[in-house]
Parts: sequence; structure tokens; C-alpha cells
Amino acid sequence: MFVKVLCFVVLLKCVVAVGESQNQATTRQRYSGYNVNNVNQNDYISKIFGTVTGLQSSSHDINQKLDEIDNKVSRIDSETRNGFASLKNVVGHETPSATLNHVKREIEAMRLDLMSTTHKRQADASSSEPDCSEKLTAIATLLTSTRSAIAGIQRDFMSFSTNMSQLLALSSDIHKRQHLLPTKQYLNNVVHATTSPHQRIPPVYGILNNPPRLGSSCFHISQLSSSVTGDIEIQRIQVPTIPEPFFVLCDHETQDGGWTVVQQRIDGTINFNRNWLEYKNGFGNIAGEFFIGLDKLHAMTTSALCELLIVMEDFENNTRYAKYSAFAIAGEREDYAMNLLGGYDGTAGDSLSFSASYKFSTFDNDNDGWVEGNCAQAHTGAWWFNACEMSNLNGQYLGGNEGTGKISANNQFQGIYWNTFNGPNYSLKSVKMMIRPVAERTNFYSNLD
Ligand SMILES: [Ca+2]
Repeated sequence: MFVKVLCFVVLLKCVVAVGESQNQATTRQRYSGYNVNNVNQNDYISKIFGTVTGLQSSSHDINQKLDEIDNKVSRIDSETRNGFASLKNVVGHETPSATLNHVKREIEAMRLDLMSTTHKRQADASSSEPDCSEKLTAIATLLTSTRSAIAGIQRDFMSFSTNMSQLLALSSDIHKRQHLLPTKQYLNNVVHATTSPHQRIPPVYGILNNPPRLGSSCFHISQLSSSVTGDIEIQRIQVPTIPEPFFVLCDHETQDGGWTVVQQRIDGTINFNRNWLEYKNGFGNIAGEFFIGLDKLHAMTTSALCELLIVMEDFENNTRYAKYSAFAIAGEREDYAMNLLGGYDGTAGDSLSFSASYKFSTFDNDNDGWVEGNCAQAHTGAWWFNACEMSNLNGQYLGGNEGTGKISANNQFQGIYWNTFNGPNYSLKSVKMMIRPVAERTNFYSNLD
């Protein structure tokens, strides 16, 4: 609008100027000579009119352009306002300078806060140093006293250990001497004897509270005492599962000794063709020919793991042996079955593994593996018969006729035989079955190491 007014003023001035110029020209004509002719005046008027017309036309063009300019300015003004409005929204309805000032104020506040915090921390640190030092000193003192207390406890413990060892040794000694103490009964007897002039004071051996402990095997007994007097001797042993002690023949000579003999044949003086009950309980003479009995054999071979040694001799004075690393038999309820037989070692050959796991049979108790017959009856022996056997060490003593062990064909399998040593047509001169505890012996020799 302002531009329009300006243009109008300019146009008006132009018209006025044209008018003045026309008046001045008229005045100059009037004062220069009143004689100017009318033709020239008309030409001037026509020219002026043409000029005014041209000016009017130009003014119109100018007006149009001014309108265009005015429109453009209006559009720019509108766009600028919109731009400002958008910018205002972006900066949060504040002007950039206001935002900047706000940010500056915030930064300043943060700086002041930071300085304040730093000063405070420095002050705290300087004030807390003495406390830490005191605490460290207290902890060091506590550690020293704790270490001292531990050392004291260690000394006490060592002393306690020494005392305990001495106490145990004393206790063991007392235990060893305990059986020497007189019993109440013995003291009563002594008192009674002293008050009665006709009573004799009982002998000293009567005071024994417990009899001397017996070994559980020949090997065990040889380790317990120095009572072993010879290579072969009779000893009394006590097997845990049998209430009463019993005599056994010990072999301290063969293969490092310590063997308990469970069966022996030497001359045929004892009949071995016996029934179940006799084999169960044992028979014969411990000092000569005998079978120790299946119950005892079961007790001995199950109270400790035993090895088995069989030594045999023929009439030509050839001696052979068969050794098995383990041997045990079951109880009567399982017919004394040979339920453990270890590996073989020896010179006679293995003629017993054939019987392993088989039950014991006598002529009156057939437990063998021969379904149709009775091995004990057919071979006149008592053994752990399969169907029937490779050995029959409880067979008849048939050798010795004419100084030989060879027997007639009729008596095959009937004699004392070992299939891999002279075979079933030969009856051996002597045989000895022996057992020895394995674990006890192993422990004994490992203790010596
Ligand atoms: Ca049978």
C-alpha cells in the first residue's frame, strides 16, 4: 500500500511538472513575443498530450508491476511469519537469545554446584584421614593378638596329642596286663582259705581272668608266640565261628610254613570210606591219618581267605604239589560245595578245577553231577564229585603192594589218585591237604616292610 501511495505521488508530480512546463512555455511565449503563431502552440499541446498519454500508459504498467511487487512482498511476509512461527515452536516459544541466556544460566548453576561439591569432598577427605589410620592400627593389633592366640592353641594341641599318645600306650599296656589281674572269685577263695585253716590257697594260675589267646590258624599261632618247637607239630587253634578250640596239625616247614593240615594219608591205617556224618565232623588221628571235618573246614576257609596246598608222594619217592591261590567251601546247607577255588600253580598238574563249584558227596549222600549214578559209591571215596572226578584223595589206600602204587584195572578210580600225577590206575603213597590264610599273611609281611 505504501508503495502504491508513493507511485501515485510520483505520478502526480509528473503531471504537475508537465503542467508547470506547459505554463512556463506559455509564459515564455507570452514574454518572448506575443507574436508566436497558433500552429506551433497546437503542436506543443499535441505533443504534451501525447506525452501525458504515454505517461498514463506507463503509469498503468507501473501500477501493474507495483501490484505484482506488492503480491510478492505479501507472500514473502507471509512465509517469513510462518518461518518465525515454526522456529518459535522449535525453540520452545522463546527467542534464540532467551534460550541462550537460559542455557548460560544453567551452565553457571552447574559450575557453582560442582565447585561446591569439590570443596565439600576435599573437606571430608581431610577430616576422615585420622579415622582410617586409627582403624588400620586397631585391625593390626587384632591380627597380632589373633596370631598369638592361634600359636597358643597349636601348642596346646601338640601337648594334647602327646598326652593322648601316652594315654593310648598306657591303655594298651593295661589291656595286655588285664588278664593277669585276680578275679573276684579268686579273691573270695583266698579270703576263705586264709580264714579256714584246712583250706589251701588256690594256685596262682587260677587267677587268670582269661586264658592266653589262641591263634585262629597255624600261621596265626606261629606269629603270636614263640611256642613253635618243630617243623611239624600239633597246636590248638580257636576259629571265630566255632565255640570250642580244637587241635590241628601244623606244617611250619613246607613252602614257608604256617600251613594248617586238613587231611593226611600216610599209611592206610585209617579207613576213609565213611559216611556223611563222619565227614561232617571229621575222623582219624591228628597225629597220623585224618580228615579234619567239613564243618571245621568251612569255618576256617570262611573266617579268612585261604590258599590251598596239596603235597603228594608216590611209591617211587616222587613228590609233587598242586597249589591254589584261594579255597573255600560252603556250609552244610549247601552240601559243603567248593564255591571258591583260585588259580593253580605247582608240579602235579591241575586235577581239582574239574570239581570246582561241585558239592561234597559220600556214599550215603549223593550230591554229584552224575545223574544216573553215585560217584562216591562207584569210586569208594568222598569228594567234591562232578561226574565224576579228576582226583580222589579220599579214595582207598590201595598202593604198596610189592612196593608200587600201580593198581589193577578193576580198581581204577578206587585208589588215592591225582589224574595228572600217575593217573587213575595208581594209588599214591602219601598226600597232605593244607590251608593257610592269605590276607593275614599278606598283612604280616607288609607290616615287616
Ligand atoms: Ca548222582
